[in-house]
Amino acid sequence: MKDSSVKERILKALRDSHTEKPGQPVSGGELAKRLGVSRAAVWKQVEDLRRSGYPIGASPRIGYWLEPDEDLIIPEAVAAAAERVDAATDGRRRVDWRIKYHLSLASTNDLAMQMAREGSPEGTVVIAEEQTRGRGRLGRSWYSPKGTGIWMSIILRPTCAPAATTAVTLVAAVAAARAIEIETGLKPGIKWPNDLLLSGRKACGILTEISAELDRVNYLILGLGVNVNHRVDDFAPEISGLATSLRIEVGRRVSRSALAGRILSEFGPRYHDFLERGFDSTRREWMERSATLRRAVVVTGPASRLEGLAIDLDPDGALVIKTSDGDRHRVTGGEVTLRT
Ligand code: BTX
Repeated sequence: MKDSSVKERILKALRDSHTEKPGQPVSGGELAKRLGVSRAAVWKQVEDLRRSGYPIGASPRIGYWLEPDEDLIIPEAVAAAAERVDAATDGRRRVDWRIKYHLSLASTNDLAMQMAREGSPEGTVVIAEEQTRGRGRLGRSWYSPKGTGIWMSIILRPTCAPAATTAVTLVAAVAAARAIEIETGLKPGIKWPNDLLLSGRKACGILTEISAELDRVNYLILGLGVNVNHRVDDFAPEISGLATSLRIEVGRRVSRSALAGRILSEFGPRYHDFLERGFDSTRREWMERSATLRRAVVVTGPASRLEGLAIDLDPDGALVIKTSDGDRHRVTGGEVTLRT
């Protein structure tokens, strides 16, 4: 058996044991027997895993275990939660999820984009414990420290016109807001087009990037960043006034694996609903959860500034602004600031 496959199987055994009971050890002898290798070979692979950053505890008499306080994302748990079909979504088409987990990446969107170019199918999800160069929109950076958030990118190959893909971001925002509500009881407001706010601060951002021809989409990468278990001090000073986490808002830690899976299970059926029937049903949900509608807003673009009242979300996902002279404007891009 190849070293890489021994390593994968050791990791899987440790994760399974951790899922059954956090901190529960697996004996080295048992692992060696199960994999048909020597105990020394198991130890060598465990050392390698530790060097790459896995928090694995070891004791000669007891065996090996994943450190229970580290709260790693467990890809098998994400996959199991993602496949959940609840009463509300039963019968609707689902996405086949494939979870690709990494300890550290520059940006999950970058890797997902590369994998999509190389042919990875729809439903491939790249997820990382940390991003060293996480990206926001318009060249901004997204702060993604280790072990605190959900940094994940989904490869999609939607069969719709490139212009219609704006709605996919809105579908994802609704799915993430609903997932957070189910897992924590919190009710984030959606700020058009891509932020989820709690107590007026950003808890989640979405970055959608597409590769398209004139009339068809090659692939779309949906990148989601959710601040889950950050404490106030975990944010960089320059964003601590703008950002919040679920833990800060709800006062307890939240399982990142369960929430990541829940976001996927809430997204899948809404995404198919959008492809098959259009944006209408998610549009209604978006409007109910909106933190933008009925608010005075300023929209700034590269060379424009528009001030008015956000009055509607049109059927394509554009924000409709009514200015003081009574004119209505459709906004499809730019930065929205909420006036107090
Ligand atoms: P955005 O351009 O709307 O927001 C970026 C701005 O938000 C930054 O300029 C900063 O002020 C603030 N900010 C940065 N980090 C955080 C944070 N952790 N929490 C709250 N506010 C923050 C939003 O872009 C889209 C973000 C998508 C991030 C995901 S993570 C997985 C995927 N990979 C990747 O590189 N990006 C996406």
